Amino acid sequence: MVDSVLKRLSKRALAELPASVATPAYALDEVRIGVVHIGAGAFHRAHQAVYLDDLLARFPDWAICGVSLHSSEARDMLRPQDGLYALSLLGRENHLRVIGSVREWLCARDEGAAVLARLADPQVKLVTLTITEKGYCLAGADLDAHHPDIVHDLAAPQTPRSAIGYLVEGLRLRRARGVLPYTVLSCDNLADNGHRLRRALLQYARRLDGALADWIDVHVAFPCSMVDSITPATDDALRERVQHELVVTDAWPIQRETYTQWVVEDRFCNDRPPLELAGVTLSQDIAGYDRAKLRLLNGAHSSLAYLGSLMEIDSVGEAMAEPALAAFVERLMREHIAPVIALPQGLDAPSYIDAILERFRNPAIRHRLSQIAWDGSQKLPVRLLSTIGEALAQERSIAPLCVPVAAWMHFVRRQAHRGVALVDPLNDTLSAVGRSCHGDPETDVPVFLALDAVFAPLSGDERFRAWLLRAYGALGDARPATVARVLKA
Ligand code: CS2
Repeated sequence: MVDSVLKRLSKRALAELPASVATPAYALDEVRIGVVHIGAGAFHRAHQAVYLDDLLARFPDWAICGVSLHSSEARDMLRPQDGLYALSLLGRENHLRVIGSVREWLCARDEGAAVLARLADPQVKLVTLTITEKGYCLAGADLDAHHPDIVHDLAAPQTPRSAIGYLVEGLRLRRARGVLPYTVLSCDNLADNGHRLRRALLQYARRLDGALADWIDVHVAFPCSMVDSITPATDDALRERVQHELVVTDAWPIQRETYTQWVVEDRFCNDRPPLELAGVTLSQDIAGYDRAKLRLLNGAHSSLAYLGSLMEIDSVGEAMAEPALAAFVERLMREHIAPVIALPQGLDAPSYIDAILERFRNPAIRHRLSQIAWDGSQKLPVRLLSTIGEALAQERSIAPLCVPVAAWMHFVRRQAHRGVALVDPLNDTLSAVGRSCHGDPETDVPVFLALDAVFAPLSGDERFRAWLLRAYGALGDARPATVARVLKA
């Protein structure tokens, strides 16, 4: 627990940190904000903020203004620390590093004008985002015009609430003032993230002002990007370890594995940081990298999460220590996912999968399955159902791919019967579905398949329905021993 006698991490405390802790290699007061990041949560702080931290000593114009749309938690915890926080890098050896690239923290809910002032600032040339799929306010591929935040923003566009509302208002101000637009770079773990955001944003802008929408259409770039680094949520063990090593307190340290990857489409409409010098891959084939990552790594992760949770296993590392489960996800990746999907040129599937398995086994990381199980309704379509769709089109076997999907359904049912809410935007619907299910495939599976938001393109496919019924039936009572038996079969 945080000890009130110890000093708090701050600019002044930097000089007193142990020599083993890496600190910013630049003067914190001499860098300028060139990037606004919307959704400055743990993943941003562990990933994009670190790449920019690596550049600031040589390129001081690319510090970040971190914006949270709703929660003031990050701002309230990090402002008193001069914006600094510790990042624990977990690998063969653990390293601790203090990150300083986020020089300003704002909460849009009560500092909207300051956020817009930053967005309109000509020195800001790039806006990056990690707002998760929910933040795009989409219904299918289109803007959800009934989304409460969008309804609000269309009625009061100059005091927006949504990320889309902020981005468009910022662009409106820049256009009115003759300032070049910023590039809008989505860093969410979603296929086609840039295209999706562009489409939603243009649809929103068009409802407000056709000329502004045309200007955005022509002048604003929305590159796609792929992000990868395993980032377990902050827990007390991390807080204590960081405090012990830093000998000062940090209200919100973060942790991630040493491995990190960021692939960005090289399409910017304003100056950009020299990302390639920080290890970012600039590519034209983001879709291929996305597919590899989302379908293999994230597909395997979600499979471990639901099957492992049914087996009462707590973390990815423990799941990988369970031979039947580890062998199952390895087979899933090698035999049922990699051969089905189009991989980017030059990516060697066997070594990519080897690396994923090694990352999952990283003994320094305790990545809880419950964290990965969040937002299943959003993740399953991208991570597993899309592969099933492609396997069906190629007339390949989908039986093993249906097992983790059936495990998710049992997981939803089990949580509902235990009275535990799901962390999922569809929690209300899913909990009701879960409560109505009692383990009989013939009655339960159709209720799940009727969830269009999750299953729409596949629910009418007879082969899918048949294999899902079998997998759901085989998992039966969904107890650990039953699940283990199914995995070994
Ligand atoms: C995980 C991801 O929580 C999850 O759903 O699968 O956050 C995963 O750790 C990252 O995508 C790795 O880059």
